[in-house]
Amino acid sequence: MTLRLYMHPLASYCWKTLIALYEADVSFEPEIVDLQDADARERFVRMTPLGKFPVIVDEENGKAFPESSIIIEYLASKYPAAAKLLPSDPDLALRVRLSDRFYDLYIHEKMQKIVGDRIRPEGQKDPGGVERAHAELEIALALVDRDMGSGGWATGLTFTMADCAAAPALYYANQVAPFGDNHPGAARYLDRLIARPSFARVLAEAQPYFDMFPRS
Ligand SMILES: N[C@@H](CCC(=O)N[C@@H](CS)C(=O)NCC(=O)O)C(=O)O
Repeated sequence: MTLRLYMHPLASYCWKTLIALYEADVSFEPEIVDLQDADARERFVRMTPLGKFPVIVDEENGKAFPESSIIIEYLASKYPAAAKLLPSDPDLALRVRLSDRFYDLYIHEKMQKIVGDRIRPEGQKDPGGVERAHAELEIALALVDRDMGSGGWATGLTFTMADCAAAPALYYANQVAPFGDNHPGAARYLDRLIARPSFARVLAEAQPYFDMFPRS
């Protein structure tokens, strides 16, 4: 029975879920949703009122989940090969969840705020909010520099859900505010993530869509 992932190949939170699926080699059916298309959006919002992807539907049991972290938790609970993304040791699992929250809330969301403002019409932009997002992103990236400069994955030697969260957050953060020499630890960690086959595959699949990304 099919595991169906509603997603878009350019969408950063979909990347997070795709990395987990590829890490565990879980087969699934991608269902690309074009939110620019009014009919497609309406159908999608009927299924998930907040209109955010990714959403996963497990047709074996009828379960459906939005939220990238919850989807990864579900994969880890159902597929033995995905269990490694969330350690069984409760203390380690808490560290993974904490790091996952850090990358989503303090890097990913700040990056989304900056990108989101680029596509707002003139007159509806929020320069103050964008400035705040940049400042908060800097603080979070300094923590990544501190913790990630010397190698390894987000919570140690094992690649986990936290790294699935870090990859899209850091990739797009580096697009909107290039790390350059300011964030050497974050830059090195991002290089390691990009070299990881699961993320390299996600990036290759997103390649045809990159022109849609608002560069300024
Ligand atoms: N907390 C959610 C965030 C999901 C999210 O923000 N998805 C974006 C794409 S990366 C989206 O659906 N944006 C479409 C919209 O807001 O209209 C998660 O972890 O899945």
